[in-house]
Amino acid sequence: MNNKRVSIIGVPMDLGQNRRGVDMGPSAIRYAGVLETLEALNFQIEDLGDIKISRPSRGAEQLQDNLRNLSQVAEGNELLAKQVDETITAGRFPLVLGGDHSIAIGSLAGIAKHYENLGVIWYDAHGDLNTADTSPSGNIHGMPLAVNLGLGHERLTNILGYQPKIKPENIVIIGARSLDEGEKELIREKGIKVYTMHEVDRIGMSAVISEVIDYLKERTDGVHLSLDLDGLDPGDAPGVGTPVIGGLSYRESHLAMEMLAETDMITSAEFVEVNPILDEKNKTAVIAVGLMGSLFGEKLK
Ligand code: NNH
Ligand code: MN
Ligand code: MN
Ligand code: MN
Repeated sequence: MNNKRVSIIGVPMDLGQNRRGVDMGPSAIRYAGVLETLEALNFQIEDLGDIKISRPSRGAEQLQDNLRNLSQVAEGNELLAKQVDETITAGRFPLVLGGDHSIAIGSLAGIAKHYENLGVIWYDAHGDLNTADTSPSGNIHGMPLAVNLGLGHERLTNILGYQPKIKPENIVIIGARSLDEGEKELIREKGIKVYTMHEVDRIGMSAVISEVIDYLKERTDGVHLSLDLDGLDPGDAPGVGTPVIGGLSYRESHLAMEMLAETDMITSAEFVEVNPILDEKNKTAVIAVGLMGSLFGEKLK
């Protein structure tokens, strides 16, 4: 990692899906030692604390137009976008801790304006390419990648007043094994590059990441890593709201982070969906911190 100055931003957001507890993710990840781990690697760390997320009032209708908690999710992401934007302007690397994956709406809004061609690595069991029209759940955490392509509700797509945030050809999805019909159509229509579990099984993580690095290197001027812990197998990372069997192993994920570290191409990152209530003794947060260590250049693990 070229940038030695890192700002940690917690986002206690659990309103982009149905299972409570993921709002405690930032706390669990701090407790698992993120600051200590990165400081030991000689990074200069600043912890900006948590973004304020407002709660919906009790009993109020929360699902409007198939978008659960739209106004709270939009407001939280507006605040996050500003914080991330300021962090990059100050020359620092934003490391965002979720919270559910709806927070990728705010983080990418703050990041993408600083690049002509931002690349995005979406490490996830899911595509997160739904819109309100295709979503089976109304959960906004299943929509952030579509929102960043400019598809979806204006309150979400137009954060910080510009859209789209990213181009379809600059996205790579890794670990997908649960894609909804509408998402598959969008992937075909936009030509989004996807390494499903089939490709990982077939050619191995080493070859997958080599290809991803070559692909993004020639077309992007910065790369954001958006890592959903449910990309990993639930046997390794049980503390997630929507586990899907047959996922990436802890070892494969470490290797991926180490190979990315060697390239110095990652310019921002977020780790999302750690849910301490569903976890086993903070195992998933510990794994998240282990992966961050590898991403930031830790060796011999
Ligand atoms: N695709 C489903 C939906 O839109 C599930 C999304 N869940 C996630 N995404 N955890 O990463 O609701
Ligand atoms: Mn996700
Ligand atoms: Mn997911
Ligand atoms: Mn290792």
